[in-house]
Amino acid sequence: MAGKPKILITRRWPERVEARLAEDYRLTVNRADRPLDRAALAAALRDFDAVLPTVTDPMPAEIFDQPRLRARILANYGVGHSHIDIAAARARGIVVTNTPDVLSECTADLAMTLLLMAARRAGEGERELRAGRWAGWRPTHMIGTRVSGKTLGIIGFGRIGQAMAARARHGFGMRILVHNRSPVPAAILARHDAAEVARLEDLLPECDFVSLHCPGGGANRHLIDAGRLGLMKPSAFLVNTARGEVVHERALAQALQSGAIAGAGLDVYEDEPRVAAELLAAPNAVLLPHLGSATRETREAMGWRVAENLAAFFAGRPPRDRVA
Ligand code: 8YV
Repeated sequence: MAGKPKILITRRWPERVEARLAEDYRLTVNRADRPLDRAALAAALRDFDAVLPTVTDPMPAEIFDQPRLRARILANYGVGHSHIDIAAARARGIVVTNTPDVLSECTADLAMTLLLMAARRAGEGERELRAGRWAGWRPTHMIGTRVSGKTLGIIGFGRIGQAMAARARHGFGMRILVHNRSPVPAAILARHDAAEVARLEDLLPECDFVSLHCPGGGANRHLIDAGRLGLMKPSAFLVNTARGEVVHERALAQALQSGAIAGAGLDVYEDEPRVAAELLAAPNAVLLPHLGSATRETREAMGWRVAENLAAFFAGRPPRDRVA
C-alpha cells in the first residue's frame, strides 16, 4: 500500500471512477465537495504526488512558490486549464494534463441548446408559463428568431467548435464562418462547408449567431468587448460555452440592455459562481450554471481519461493529454 502514489481529488467525481482510483492509488477525496481554498490547494501540492483539480481550483503562480513540492502531476478534470498557471507548474517540473475529446459532443450540444433557447425565447417562455402569466396562444406571442439557414460565426475551431459546426451545418442548414488563431486545414473547413475569416472584425458583422469555442486565459481575456459587441448585428446572438473571461461581462450586459445585440446564451461567467446582477436582470439572456460537459456519460469519460493520464505518468510513459 505504501508504494502507491498518493493522489487528491479536489471535488466529488462519478462513483465508478472514484472507486477505481481508490483501488489503484492512495486516494483522498474532498468529500465535502466544496471548493478548496488557496491554503488547502497549496498544502495539496506539498502533500500529494498527484493533484486532480477542476475549474473551481484556481492555481496561480504564487501557489507553486513554496520551497518543497511533492506533486509531480496535475491531472486536470476538464479540457480547459486557464485556472492553472501552466508556466509556473512547468517551471517547478510539474506535468499538467487535461481531458480533451470526451466532452466535445456534449459541450457542443449545450452550445446548440443555448443558441436555440436564446433565439426562440425558451427561457422567457418557460418563466412566463410557470409564473401563471400565459394568456394563451396568439399570432404575436413571444416571437423569436429563425435559426435554420442563418449564419453562425464560430470563434475557436478546435474539437468543440467543429462539433458545433457539424450540428449547425448538417442539422440546421446554417452557413458557417470560422475564426481561429491558426489557419484551419482546408479538409476540415470543407467538412462543414465552412469559410475561414482571418479578422474577427470582418466575421462579427456577418453573423446572426456567434458561438465562442476558444480557450480562456490571458490571451483571450475580453476578446469580446464593447467594441466587438458593437460590430455584431442588432439582431444577432452571442453564445458562450468557453470561459467567462473571454467576454467582457459588463459590456455584454450593457449590449443586451441597450439592444446593441438581440440576446445571449451563457454557460460560463467571469467570476463563477457569481453572476452579475445586470445579466440576471436581462430577459434576453439565457443563463445556465456551467453545464457544458454535465452528462453522466461525459463526466465518467472525463474521469477515465484522467485515470489513463495518471496511469501512463506513474508507469513512466508520456501521458496522452500532456499540456505542460
Ligand atoms: C467542466 C469545462 O465542467 O472541461 C472544461 O473545460 O469547462 C467543463 O467540462 C469543468 O471545467 C471541469 O474542470
